[in-house]
Amino acid sequence: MAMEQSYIMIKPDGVQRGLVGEIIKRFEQRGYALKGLKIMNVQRHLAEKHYEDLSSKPFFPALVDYIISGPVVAMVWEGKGVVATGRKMIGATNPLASEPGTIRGDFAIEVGRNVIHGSDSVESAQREIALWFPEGVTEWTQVAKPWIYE
Ligand code: 3AN
Repeated sequence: MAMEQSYIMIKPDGVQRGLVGEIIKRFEQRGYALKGLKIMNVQRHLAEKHYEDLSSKPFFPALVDYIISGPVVAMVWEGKGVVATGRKMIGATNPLASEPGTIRGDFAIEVGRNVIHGSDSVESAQREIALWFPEGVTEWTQVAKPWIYE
């Protein structure tokens, strides 16, 4: 059976602040496998599509402007429970409500500059991975798996 995947994106503030390595480190150390990785400037229509569920929100225009304001790092991480556990590692949407030890709880203050995105369900992850990685992701086997999984 295919392992669960999540779409994780370091937003422009995370890239500009030099948090890429720190964030990748946390997912790697947890035991998850990196299957897709690229740095890219985001076209407005892609940002709008990604956040289409929020298009009626008052903060939608500012959110889209923020996501296209500089390069993002788009990633696909794979492993057991990666969607829900990734969200826990990321912390609450509002960084002031994020627990210390989470990425937002350690590195962010404002909801409009909250460093990172993580898919909120397996279905969203599938939609987002197809949207951000239309070329597909890299197939490879993590040889450390027997040391991470029973
Ligand atoms: P999350 O990123 O934790 O899944 P969502 O999907 O509710 O949260 O919101 C997507 C993004 O929209 C957030 N990461 C944040 O950048 C922005 N956002 C959410 N709520 C607000 C808000 N009340 N004011 C400004 N921006 C917001």
